Amino acid sequence: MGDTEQRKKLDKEQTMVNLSEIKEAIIQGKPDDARDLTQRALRGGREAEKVLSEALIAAMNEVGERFGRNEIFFPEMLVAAMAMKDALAVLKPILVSKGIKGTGKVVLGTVQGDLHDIGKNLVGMLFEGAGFEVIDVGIDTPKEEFVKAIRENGPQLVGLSALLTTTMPRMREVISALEQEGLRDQVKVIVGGAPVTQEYADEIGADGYAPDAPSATNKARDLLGIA
Ligand code: B1M
Repeated sequence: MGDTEQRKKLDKEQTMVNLSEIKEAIIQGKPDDARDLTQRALRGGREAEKVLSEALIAAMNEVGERFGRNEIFFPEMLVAAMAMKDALAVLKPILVSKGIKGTGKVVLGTVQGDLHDIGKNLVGMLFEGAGFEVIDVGIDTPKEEFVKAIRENGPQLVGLSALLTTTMPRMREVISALEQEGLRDQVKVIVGGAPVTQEYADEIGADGYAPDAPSATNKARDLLGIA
């Protein structure tokens, strides 16, 4: 093995990060560690998709379970989410890099009353990666804001995210508002978020449901007839 090759191998070993370290940094709410470890993991050759599912999303699932068991409380859940966002920002350029512009436009937001945006942001990143222009209307978004964004941007697709059982009904209200405003025929509506199901999507008259970010882009392509 030549000198350069040996140095590369050494560098790789030194930067090889155990994914459980990233997961733990997020659970503990340490944004600097979460970001640095994620950068090192990528430099060490870890795949972004693997880091995302086995460290970042796994950490949020663990945090949710601990919160559900009353082992941690709102502030801990919040700092963990902030650490997750920092780590996700490191992955973003890779997740969106495949983007070929011109697939279509999507207005994407978390419905009114709901402040959860990590899943919605991830869906947005993968939409961008699939070539969609994403108009992100943010969190806690009233139906009127969705209507306004659709009028202003003329998307083919609207994506609604909800993480709380109490905010799921806001999705139906957005769909009703689109009907009332005569916009329903112009857009396909896709819904998602942890408590949302295909059955619920059918019940509220959405065009599609996706359980996770990768399947959201596939569903969008299906709905719009994009190969
Ligand atoms: Co909240 N929270 N939270 N929280 N939080 C949950 C959702 C909860 C399940 C935790 C628990 O009890 N175990 C629970 C909901 C219970 C329920 O209604 N069934 C809960 C609760 C109760 C609350 C509060 C009410 C707590 C309180 O105040 N007492 C409060 C509500 C505030 C509000 O919104 N009004 C609250 C607040 C918060 C924080 C602000 C602290 C923080 C959010 C920070 C942020 O997002 N910026 C937070 C967090 C972090 C969570 C957990 C731990 C993690 C959520 C997350 O980011 N997951 C969560 C527990 C859990 O989900 N395991 C929990 C990672 C993310 C990648 O996954 O968002 O599911 P997810 O997105 C996935 C899919 O769902 C899907 O694709 C994504 C990627 O694969 N998806 C779509 C999402 N949107 C989609 C849209 C699509 C398609 C797919 O098409 C358009």
